[in-house]
Amino acid sequence: MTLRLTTAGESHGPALVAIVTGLPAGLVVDREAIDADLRRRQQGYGRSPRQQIEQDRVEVLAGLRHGRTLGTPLALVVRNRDHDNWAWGMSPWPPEGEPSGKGTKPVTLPRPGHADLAGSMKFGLADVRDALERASARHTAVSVAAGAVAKALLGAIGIDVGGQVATEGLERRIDEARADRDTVGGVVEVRARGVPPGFGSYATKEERLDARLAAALMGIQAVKGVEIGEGFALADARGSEAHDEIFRDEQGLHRDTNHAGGIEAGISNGEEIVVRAAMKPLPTLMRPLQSVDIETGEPTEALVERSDVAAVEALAVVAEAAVAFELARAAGEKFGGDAVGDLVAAYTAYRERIDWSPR
Ligand code: EPS
Repeated sequence: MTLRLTTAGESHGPALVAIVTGLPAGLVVDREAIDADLRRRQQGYGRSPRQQIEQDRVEVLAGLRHGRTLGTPLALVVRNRDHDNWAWGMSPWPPEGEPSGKGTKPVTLPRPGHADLAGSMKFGLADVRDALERASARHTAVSVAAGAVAKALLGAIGIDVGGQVATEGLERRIDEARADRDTVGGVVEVRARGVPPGFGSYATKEERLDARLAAALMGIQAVKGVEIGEGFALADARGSEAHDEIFRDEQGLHRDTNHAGGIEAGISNGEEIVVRAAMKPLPTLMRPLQSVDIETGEPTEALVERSDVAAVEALAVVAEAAVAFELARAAGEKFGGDAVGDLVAAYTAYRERIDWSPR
C-alpha cells in the first residue's frame, strides 16, 4: 500500500493530528526519536515566545503496539498547550459563557503574504482568523512527527536524511530585522544518503522523484522556491560542466560530481540526493504593511500579533521530514512489503541484482 499522510489541526486549536497509512508492520518506532525532532523544530534563532509555551510531545492513539507498527493506520497527536489561552476563541463548539482569553474579536486586517485575504475571499470568511489558523506553520509539528516515523522506515534500509540551514549570516540578519521590526527568510538544504538508484520513474510526471520532492517542499508554509542539485545554476552551465560523468572502480559504478543532486530523469541515481528550499520572510511584521479592513473597506495597517522574526531553522527540520516522508513513500513503492522484513529482503535482493553499494 502507498504511504500516505493526512494532517488536521489549527494553530491555537486543541491539538494537531496526523494519520499515516501504508506503513509496513513490525517497524520499530522510538518515541524519543520523534520527540527529539519535535524539539529540534521548536528551536532556532528568531522564534516567537509561542515556543516557550509549547513543549511538543507526540502521543500515539493507534497503529502501534509496544513500540512496533501494526501495519494499520498510525494516529499521531501533538497537543497545543497554548489552546488553554484560546479555549473560548478557538472552541470547536459554540463557546459557553462570557468571551475570555485570546481570539474573541474577529480579525479584519489581512496581512500581505499570509493566507488572510485570499483565504477569506475563497472560503467566504468574515473573520480572517478562520483562514490564518490552518494556514499557520504550527501544524508542521505533526508533519515532523510523521517524518520521524518515515526516517525510521528509511533507516531500516540504510537511508539517512538530514536538513540544515544554507543561508549565511542568518543570526545577524535576524538581529537586524528584529531591530527594524521586520522579518527575514532564508534557504535550507536537505541531503539524503544511501538512496539506491531507482526511486521514482521517468514513466509519468506523477512518478518523477524530483517533481514529488518539489511538491513535498512547496507544500510547506512560506516556501517559494525549490532546487534539485545545482538547480537554477545549471541553466548557465555548459553540458560538459553540468552532467556527472560515469566511472567504474572495484566498488562498482560511481560519479565524481553530483550536479544533478542524485536524480536524473526523475529517478534516483545512487548519489546523494540534494534539495534546497527557499523561504520567504514571514508575513507578520511588527511594523505592519499597508492593507485594507475587509469589514469597512477603509485603508489601514495589517494585523500585528505575536510572531517569529524567522523560522528558517525550523524549516530545515520540517523540510527534512517532508523529504523523508516522500523518500519513504518511494521506498515502499519500490520494495513493497506488508512486514518491514519483506521490504528489507526486497531491498537486499535488488542491491544484489544491480550490484550497488552506498559509498
Ligand atoms: C505562525 C505564527 C506564530 C508562530 C507559528 C506560525 O504563532 P503565534 O501566532 O501563536 O505566535 O509561532 O508557529 C508555531 C506556533 C510553531 O510551533 O511553529 C504563522 O502565522 O504561521
